[in-house]
Amino acid sequence: MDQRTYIMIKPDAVKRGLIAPIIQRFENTGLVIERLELAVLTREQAAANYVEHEGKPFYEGLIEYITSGPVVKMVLAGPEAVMVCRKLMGATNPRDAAPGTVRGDFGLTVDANVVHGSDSSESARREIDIFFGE
Ligand code: DAT
Ligand code: MG
Repeated sequence: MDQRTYIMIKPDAVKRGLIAPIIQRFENTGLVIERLELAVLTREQAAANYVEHEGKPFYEGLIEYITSGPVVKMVLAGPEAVMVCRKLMGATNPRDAAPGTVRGDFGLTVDANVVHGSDSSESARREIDIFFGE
């Protein structure tokens, strides 16, 4: 059964001209892109997306960063979409991310780690609602 997940190309990757190669990686999985949009996140959207991290030392920097420029918002759909995308993205810290993963190949630092992806189908539903209102 198909699953949906929310994927976002973060501001550092957009600024570095990496939109196309990153989308290519996700398309290579065979998942289908259902929604695709370039946008600057509002502070409210950023806070809603990262509510689980509120109060952590990196939280304010994270909100500043994620709203600092355009991002590419996407919904991908297909079998095990959440897990397939998390595997493709690699570990949160690019230093720990395996070669061949998006963060392993394009990421430089943990605070600007190229992509966001939902970590469960519940998170995916919540995030798709935040960013696409559905
Ligand atoms: P992920 O994005 O892999 O789901 P997460 O949910 O733990 O990771 O954290 C959300 C984002 O917050 C992450 O992509 C980058 C930032 N972040 C996490 N840990 C951090 C840290 N120790 N220092 C700076 N930024 C951090
Ligand atoms: Mg997360």
